[in-house]
Amino acid sequence: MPDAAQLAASIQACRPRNDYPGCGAAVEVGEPFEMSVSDRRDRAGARIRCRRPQRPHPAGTPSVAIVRGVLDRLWTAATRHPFLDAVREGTITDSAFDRWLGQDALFVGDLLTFQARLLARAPRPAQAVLAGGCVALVAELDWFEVQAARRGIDLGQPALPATLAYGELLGRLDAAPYEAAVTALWVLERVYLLAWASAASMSTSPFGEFVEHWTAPGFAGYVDALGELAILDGHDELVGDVLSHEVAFWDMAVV
Ligand code: HMH
Repeated sequence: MPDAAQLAASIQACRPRNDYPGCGAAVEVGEPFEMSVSDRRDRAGARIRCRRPQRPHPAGTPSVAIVRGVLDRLWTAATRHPFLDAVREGTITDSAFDRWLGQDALFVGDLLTFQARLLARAPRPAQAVLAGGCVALVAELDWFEVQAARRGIDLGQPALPATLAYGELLGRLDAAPYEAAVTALWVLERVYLLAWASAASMSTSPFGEFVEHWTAPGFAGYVDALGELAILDGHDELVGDVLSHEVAFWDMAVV
């Protein structure tokens, strides 16, 4: 049996940065990431990037395999959801969609607060990407206001429990080391991009404008740039936390 240090070293060695399904590796069936969604292309047709393990994964170590299996399932759950299926099929009701949109506007407000703080403590090479993200979030808030006015949504709604809980996680991340916090940011943006890519439809959907907005090449490029800053190794628990909150956020939309 390898000891913990050997195990950690071997995981490190065969796990290049960001090799989870959500990173978008070309993952083949039969590999540990069998349930991944990463063999898809995003809406812009770009191959979802991620490096596959270059050496066999030490799947003989049950705890590692279990953790990775759980994360795999969470990546899938966070990016394939009945809410998104209903958006794709055009069967989501306006009231359900509008309720979700109002909550997402609140989340984006929290995200801007978190990201501005992250920018303030980011290392010099990460500043441009994170600052660009802050500007994009401000524009996103403007865009929410336009959509809300158009759809008659009151953006002053109180936050629902899933929104509050996600905001609290972002608040806790203010106290986390920079690397952990930027990794969480990448996960939440990556998963959002993949989720909306799953809602894309070949036919005209009443929600097509929203799908296009959240799968735009500019957004995909930003997510890739964040991926260069993220370090997945050692952050399994945090990644799982973020993914769980994403799932809960979609769940909130369909109840
Ligand atoms: C729930 N996750 C959720 N909402 C968003 N707008 C994003 C991620 C990306 O900004």
